[in-house]
Amino acid sequence: MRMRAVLGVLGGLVILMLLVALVLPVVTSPAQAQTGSRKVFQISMVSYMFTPSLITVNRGDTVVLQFSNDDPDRRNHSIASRLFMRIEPKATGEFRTGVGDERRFFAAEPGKKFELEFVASEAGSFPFVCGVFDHGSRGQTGAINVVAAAARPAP
Ligand SMILES: [Cu+2]
Repeated sequence: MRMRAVLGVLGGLVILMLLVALVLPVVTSPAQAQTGSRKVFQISMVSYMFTPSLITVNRGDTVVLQFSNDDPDRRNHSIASRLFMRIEPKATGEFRTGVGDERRFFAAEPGKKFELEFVASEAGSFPFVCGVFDHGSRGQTGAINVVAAAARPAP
């Protein structure tokens, strides 16, 4: 009688451990995907540069780019990137958008501001350029570097 009770408890424990082993990977995967933090950058646009022009984030981060057209020469400027064809950012503020030369662009008139928000889901270096006239060839370029998180040491 007593042996039976012990076996029953052991059996219950084994079933519980199996359940934990089966369920845990499912539970932890989405949690890892949500470890990215929110990174906010203020980017000024003038003739002919972005400041800053290099943005570095970790894969999985939510990236917020706050653009302001601060050009004293009162030219329009934009950010245009192929990245935004695959990852369409949420855009707010005063901007004009469209696609040109296989890049999605967001353009602001002098004195205007807009904000782009997206999740950096792909690792790599993603160039962007001002898509207005020849601003890119005049040096108005930049890049978003998305760094894959370092591998965790083995337990
Ligand atoms: Cu420009």
